[in-house]
Amino acid sequence: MEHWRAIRALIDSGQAERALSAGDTAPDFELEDANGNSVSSRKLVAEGTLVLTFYRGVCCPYCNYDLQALEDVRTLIEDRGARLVAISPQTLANSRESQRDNKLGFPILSDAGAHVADRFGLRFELPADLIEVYKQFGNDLPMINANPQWVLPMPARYVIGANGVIAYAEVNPDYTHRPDRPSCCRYLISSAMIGRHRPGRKHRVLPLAGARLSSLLKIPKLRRFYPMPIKIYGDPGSDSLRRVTSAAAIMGTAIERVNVDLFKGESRTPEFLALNPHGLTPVMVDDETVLYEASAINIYLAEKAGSDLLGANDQERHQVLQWMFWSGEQWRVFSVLQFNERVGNRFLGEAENKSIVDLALKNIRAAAAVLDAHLADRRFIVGDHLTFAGIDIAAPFSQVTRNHPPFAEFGHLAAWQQRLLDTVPAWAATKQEVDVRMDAALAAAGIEL
Ligand SMILES: N[C@@H](CCC(=O)N[C@@H](CS)C(=O)NCC(=O)O)C(=O)O
Repeated sequence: MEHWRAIRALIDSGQAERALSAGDTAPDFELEDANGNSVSSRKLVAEGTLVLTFYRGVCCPYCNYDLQALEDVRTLIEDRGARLVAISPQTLANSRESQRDNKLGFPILSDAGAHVADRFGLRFELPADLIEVYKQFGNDLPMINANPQWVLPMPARYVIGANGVIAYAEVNPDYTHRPDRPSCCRYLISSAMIGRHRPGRKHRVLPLAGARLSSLLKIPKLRRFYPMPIKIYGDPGSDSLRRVTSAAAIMGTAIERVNVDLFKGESRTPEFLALNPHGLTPVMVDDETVLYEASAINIYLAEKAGSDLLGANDQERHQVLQWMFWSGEQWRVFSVLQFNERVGNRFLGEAENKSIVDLALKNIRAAAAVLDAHLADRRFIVGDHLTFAGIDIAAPFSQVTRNHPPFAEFGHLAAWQQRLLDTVPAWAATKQEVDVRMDAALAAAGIEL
C-alpha cells in the first residue's frame, strides 16, 4: 500500500530527526488565521509560552482527532498563561471548516506552501505513487491548499518558551500515530509550562505509540480514505493462519500479511515473542490490539465487520461458539499431534512416535464420528450458512495430503469438506496456498512422505 510505503520511507529518511528540536530557536513567522487576520509569532511568544501544532489539513482524520485532543487540554494550557496555535498548509476556508467541525477554541494559521513548516524542517513532498492514490480518493491537495505543490508537514508539536527557544519538540513521521491525550497533557503541564523540561534532551521523536483511533475509524468514509491495515502474521503453510486468511477474504476484510517463516524459526525471535510468547502464528495486530489464537482473531474481525460468520443470531452464535471450543479441545488438537509426529518430526530428522500417533488417531476417529453423525442431515455445522464453526472444524483438512488422517472413513464429513472447497472460493484458494508452501518446504528439505 502506497501510503504505508511512503510513511516507511519518510521514517527511514531520518527527516524527523533533523527537524528543529528542543534547544533550537524557533523561526519567526507571520501567517493569517482562518478569518484573514495576521498573526505574528513574535507577538505570540512575547505573550508567554507558545504551543504550536503542525497539522496536515481538514482531510486528515488523524489530525482532526489530534486537534480535538488538544482542544480537550486547551483550558489547562491557557490556565498556565500559554497559547495554543495550529499551523496547516490548507486554505483559510478549510481552516474555518476544521475549526467549526472540531469545535476548536484555538486558531489555525494558514501556511500556504508549508513554508513555515519547511523552516522547522517538517515539510516533505509526497511521492508520485502516493499522489495518484490521493487523487483516486479525491484528496486533491493542490485544491485543498490552493497551492500547486504536493507538500505536507510532518505532524509535529512544539512548546516554545518566551525566549523563542524550543522547550519541547515531537515530530511524527508516521502521521497515523499520535501521542495520547494524557501524555501530551502531562508533558505540557509538568515539563514545559513550569520549566521542568530536561535541557539535555535535544530532540524527541515519539515512538510509534498510537492514539486510540478505533472509534474514529469506525466511520466508513474515513476508513475508505485512510485504511488502517490489520496486520496478520503467519506462515502460508499454516492451517491456523488459513482459518484467518480465509475468514478475512470471506468477510471482505482488508489485511496486510506479514510473513513469518516457521521453517526458519522466525516465530521464535524476541520481536515475535513479544507479540505471542508461545511463538505461534497467527498473530493479529490492529492498531493497539494484539491477538493470538486464530479463533479469537476471527471473532475480533467478525465483530468489526458485523459478519454472520459468528452466527446470524444469538442462538446461532452460541452454537458456533460451542463448536469452536469443541474444535479446539476435541478435534484439532489431535490432528496437530498426529501432524507433528508424522510430518513435523521429519523436518527435525526424528521418527514418529507410534504410541502418540495411535492415541491421536483414536481421538480423531472418535471426534470424526460425532461430526459425521452431526452432518448426516445437515449441509452446515450450524444453521444454513458457513460459520466459524465450519472454518475451525475444516482446518485439519489442510494437511491431508501430507499427514493422511482417516477422514475418508467418514462419508458425511468428507462430503461436507468437498462441498466447502467447491462452494467457498476463499477456502479453495487458501488450500492451494498451504499445499504450495508445504510441498515446497518438504521438497527443499528433501523429505518424501
Ligand atoms: N491454537 C493456535 C495454534 C497456533 C499454531 O499451532 N500455529 C502453528 C502453525 S499452524 C505455529 O505457529 N507453529 C510454530 C512453531 O511451533 O514454532 C491457533 O489456533 O492460532
